[in-house]
Amino acid sequence: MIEFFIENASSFASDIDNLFEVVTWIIGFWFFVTFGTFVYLLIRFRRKKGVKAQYVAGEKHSETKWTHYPHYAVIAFDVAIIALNIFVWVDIKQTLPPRDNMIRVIGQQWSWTFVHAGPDGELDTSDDIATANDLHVKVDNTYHFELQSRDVLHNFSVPAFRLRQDAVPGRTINGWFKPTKTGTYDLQCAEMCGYGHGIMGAAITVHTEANFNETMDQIKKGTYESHYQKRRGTKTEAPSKISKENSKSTFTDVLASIF
Ligand SMILES: [Cu+2]
Repeated sequence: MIEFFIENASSFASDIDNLFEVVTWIIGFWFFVTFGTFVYLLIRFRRKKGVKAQYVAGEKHSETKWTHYPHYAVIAFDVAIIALNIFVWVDIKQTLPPRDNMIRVIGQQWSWTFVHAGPDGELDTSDDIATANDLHVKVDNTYHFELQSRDVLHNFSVPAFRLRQDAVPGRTINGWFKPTKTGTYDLQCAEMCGYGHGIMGAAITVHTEANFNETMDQIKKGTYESHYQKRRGTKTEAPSKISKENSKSTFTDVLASIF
């Protein structure tokens, strides 16, 4: 249901979607039952000429059961939802599956720096490749990320991966994801981090192995035109559907020119 609105491109995206669906169905079902009953009662016992309203104190068991039993049902459903959540949480946030590759993600007011581990798969070695606002990964590889912030709280969010993690200054937060579909997806800051928060958008491109190596070579040579540059219109014309973003008078351009 959710992938109808936004692509589902990581190994755990379906788990998150299923949770949302379970919650939506449970709440949706009770929403219609309660409002259906409410509307029925409103009509059934509407004001009628010659009929006096009855005063119901709601103290007898036969009356209180109408609030108690639904209350028990709500608690039972809550427990079921929390239990499902815990399973998914443990799988995604508490467990680090073995990694194929490694990246470092650094948020700052107001851009992202990404450090790709390079062919050796280790960070802080001479083959590391750093980029700004443009992250490149290989499809079907499990990535561990080290998430850091240089100033305030940010949030590393890739909606297509159903991934979201706060970056906290002074801490390195470890997490993982495994992209399952090639393509370029939005990556954004999802934590209010100042008045330039809105321009803190970036892109993550999921490549096939060959494509990834070619792109990395281009980045090293300085010939790669990043998705971010294309968007900003600094090197080529941007696609017409985002041409508004490139007009020189937008707020983001003014902000970008100041900082
Ligand atoms: Cu932000």
